[in-house]
Amino acid sequence: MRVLLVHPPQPLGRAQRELENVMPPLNLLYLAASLKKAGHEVRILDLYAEPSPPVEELAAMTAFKPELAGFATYPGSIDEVYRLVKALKHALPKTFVVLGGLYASYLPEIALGQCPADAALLGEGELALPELAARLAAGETPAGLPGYCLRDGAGFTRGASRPPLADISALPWPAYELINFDAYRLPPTRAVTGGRVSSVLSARGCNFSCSFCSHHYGYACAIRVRAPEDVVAEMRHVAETYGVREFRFEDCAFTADPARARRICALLEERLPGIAWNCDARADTASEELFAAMRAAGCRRVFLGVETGSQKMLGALGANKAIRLDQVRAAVALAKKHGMRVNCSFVLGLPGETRETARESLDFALELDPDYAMFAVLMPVVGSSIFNQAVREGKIDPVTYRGGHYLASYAGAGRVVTMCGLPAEELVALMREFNKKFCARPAYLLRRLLAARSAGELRSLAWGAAHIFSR
Ligand code: B12
Repeated sequence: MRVLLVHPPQPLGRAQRELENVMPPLNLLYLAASLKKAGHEVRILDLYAEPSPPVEELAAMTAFKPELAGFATYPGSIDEVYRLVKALKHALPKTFVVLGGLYASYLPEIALGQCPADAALLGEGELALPELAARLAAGETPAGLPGYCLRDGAGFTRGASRPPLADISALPWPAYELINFDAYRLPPTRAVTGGRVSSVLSARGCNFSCSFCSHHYGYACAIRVRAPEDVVAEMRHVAETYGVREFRFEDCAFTADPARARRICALLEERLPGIAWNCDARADTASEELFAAMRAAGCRRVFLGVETGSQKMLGALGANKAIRLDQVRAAVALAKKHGMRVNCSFVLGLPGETRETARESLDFALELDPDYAMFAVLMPVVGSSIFNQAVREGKIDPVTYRGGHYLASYAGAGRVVTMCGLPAEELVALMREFNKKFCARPAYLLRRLLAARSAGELRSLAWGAAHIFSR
């Protein structure tokens, strides 16, 4: 059957978009590969990478006359999904519409209550979506399919839950042939080669349970890994077939198992020399051997979720975050030593935050002096334990809440949900002050300017500066 998979547009301003990664949608590419393997004809419409006016969006969705249409859902762009589903159902009422991804997985009844979609899938879709397509192709109802929440008269029925995929190495590679690689980019401040980019996933899930994150939650997901050989073979295929020069590992923490990360690095050095990549790393996994291996294999930037400069606050983030500030210091120093740029992100407003702990974060960022530090105000994300706490405390109405995107707090205190004793206005003021203080140091500014690799990077720096300094 004809299946259309849609990635929604992101409601971002120009400066915000300049700062975002625009990478191939691995979720839809994995789903497409499984659907194609089952014999279906699949198209991907990535409106995040290639936004277009509403009339053209509709034309692009209907031209293929999809019998099944799937929409990825994200907390900050759920209104765009509702709008697109309404338009598609109006134009093609017989098309079966299914929602998927984290928002629909956590809040399926709410998502189905706000738009005329027929079903929401809870969790991973590589097995579930071909099962749905097979039922529909056979003219059967999807009733009783595990993993789905289905519209059922005036209400909704949730089927039995479906466990996370046990063996992700058995999945076909993402259907990269369905996208236009020229539509994707890393912001010039992050890109190294200026060439084509792609995302890659060497593992799924996360073994840690940080209170502000949602990834471990509904998926009950312990980390599941792919064979290093298979990961590198896929990257080589993408590099050779599509001319990709630079990758981003989208794993929650690429370095979670240092021995495995080193094996991937060894294979990359041997089989894909000259490639550039970046990844998220956990500070407590950093070591001389690992960071040396990463740099030798082409890693040019690591992202560390430092979150806070207060050891007390760090300890309260979740049973497993368990990172110490001295480990963060060591990780930043090691990244610098091995010539990898390092990004540190901080959250302001976690439960227990005070003016003093917030200042500790600024002081810590200044002490670490990474290539880039970003302070954002906590935006409880759907599916996290902090989000659930905010709902219980009556601070969030899950039907109307649209928070999630860290940049949303830049628009003002209106969208901030306070989970600590500090008022929203003060958190926003602290965020702006800290970002300015970090960036406005003359030595830092000079370093960033001298390190700029391209005119595009200079332009991107100007956008970032406008974003931080203009308010
Ligand atoms: C890439 C990415 C993005 C990209 C996505 C677009 C792109 N292509 O570049 C962008 C930059 C837009 C993004 C933005 C944000 N992200 Co993000 N992102 C990721 C990341 C790193 C990888 C996603 C991915 O490809 N996973 C691999 C695929 C295979 O897994 P999956 O996405 O879960 O997809 C499976 C199922 O969910 C399901 N499925 C997914 N889509 C669909 C669609 C249909 C139709 C069906 C049936 C099934 C289905 O099937 C898929 C295959 O099994 C994840 C972390 C991670 N490692 O997963 C965070 C992650 C999803 N993001 C997260 C967050 C917090 C955000 C932001 C809120 C960040 C912020 N604070 O601003 C924003 C939200 C944007 C918004 N509009 O609201 C959180 C969770 C968010 C949540 N609860 O929804 C995660 C888990 C990171 C984290 N640990 O905190 N993100």
